[in-house]
Amino acid sequence: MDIQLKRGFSRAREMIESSENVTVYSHTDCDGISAATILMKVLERLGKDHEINIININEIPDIEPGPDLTVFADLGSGQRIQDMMRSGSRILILDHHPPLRKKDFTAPAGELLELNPLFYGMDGSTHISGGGMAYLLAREFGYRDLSWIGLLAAVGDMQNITEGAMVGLNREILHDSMEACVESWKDLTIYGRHTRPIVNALSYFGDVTLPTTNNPNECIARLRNLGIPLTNGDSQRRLCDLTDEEKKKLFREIYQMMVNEVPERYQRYIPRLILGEIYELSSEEKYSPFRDLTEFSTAVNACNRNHEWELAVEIIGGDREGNLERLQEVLRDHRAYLAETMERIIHDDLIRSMENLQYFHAPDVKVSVTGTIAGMILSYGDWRKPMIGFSETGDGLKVSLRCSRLLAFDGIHFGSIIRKVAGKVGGSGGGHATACGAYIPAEKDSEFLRLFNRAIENEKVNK
Ligand SMILES: [Mn+2]
Repeated sequence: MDIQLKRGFSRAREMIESSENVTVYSHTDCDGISAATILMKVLERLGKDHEINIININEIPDIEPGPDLTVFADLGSGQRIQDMMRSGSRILILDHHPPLRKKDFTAPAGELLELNPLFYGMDGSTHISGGGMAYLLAREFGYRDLSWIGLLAAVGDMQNITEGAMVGLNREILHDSMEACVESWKDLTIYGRHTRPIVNALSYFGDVTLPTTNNPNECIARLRNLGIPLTNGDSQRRLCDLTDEEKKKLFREIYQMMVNEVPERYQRYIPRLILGEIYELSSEEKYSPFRDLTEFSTAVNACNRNHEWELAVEIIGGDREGNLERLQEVLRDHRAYLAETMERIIHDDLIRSMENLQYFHAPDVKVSVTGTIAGMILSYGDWRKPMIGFSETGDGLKVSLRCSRLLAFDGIHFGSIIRKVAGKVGGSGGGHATACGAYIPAEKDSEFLRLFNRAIENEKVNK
């Protein structure tokens, strides 16, 4: 680790050690929840009085920090925290989003320590997450057993999506976690390794539309053809049940389907769409929603989207008593809501197409799932174009974009594009290359679409 950043974490440790009371504010996504859980564990173990708050970014201006230590995790760097400081305020920021302040910023009053990987030349979307920053602080106290939560944060934040592997400080965290309870290897990255029957998993799989996409009958036919049994006795087989030989056959089948679909220039990226590192908690049972970290992050996100943050923190923290049933309920409701919403958008034929993009308006869809819906609906549209969803927030529009990873492999970063375009219409946005979002003023959607369509034409998408 960078020696200056290491010093920063030692300083952060001293700030915690010299505090009686600590108030934590963390973000409402899987990364933020993971960060909050790590900090909660650290403070519990140190016997410090503490309060954990999970908040949306727009709630920050209402915070009035007291004289005790206030920690912001997975947020804070992009906000004018200095405005809320008084003499005697003590604030620690552990974030990985683009910072407003410079590394050597001095607060006008009180003490502010801001740790952000971007101050040290690292990338905040692939090298380390907010939960990863919280773990590096936990490591200062020797709590390496919490490393898997730092890894869960990175998975939830999709930091490994483009490379198919953990890089930068995330790789260090992966190593720490492999000495504790995580196993990692290269495998098929079809989602639902432990929780979905192989037919379902395959029918949802793909950054490009394949004959098997949303077509369970075709999946069954092809799996039979490959000699891969669908059941084992009474139970449906899942990806984790397949032998290495069966996985090789499946890989070749998917590879060939993709070669048939994808223009030549993208073909070298195909293996990266099918294979990648996977991360499993050896302490969790087979078929559990917590065994595979990608599936674990889905469970956490389902909680978040239903504002069940406490439930998510308790589950990550290992407090399962009575919580598992509640979680199953949340997951069931979440899936049903997504399915109903999807059906309505398809049934009402709401997907519209422009030259370089496609979009849908779903005004009454929960703002927190617009992105998920955009990702799911991509398989019903044209994988060559990004899918943009609009929903209403009360004082404007939430915009969410999802696209095939092939476009990112080819060098397009929609997170940067959406930031620029949202700015032009008086909004703000950002995010990852293939998953990003923005808030824009009401009625600016047509202008946004027009500018976006033009902006990506210059990037030569789909040519
Ligand atoms: Mn984050």
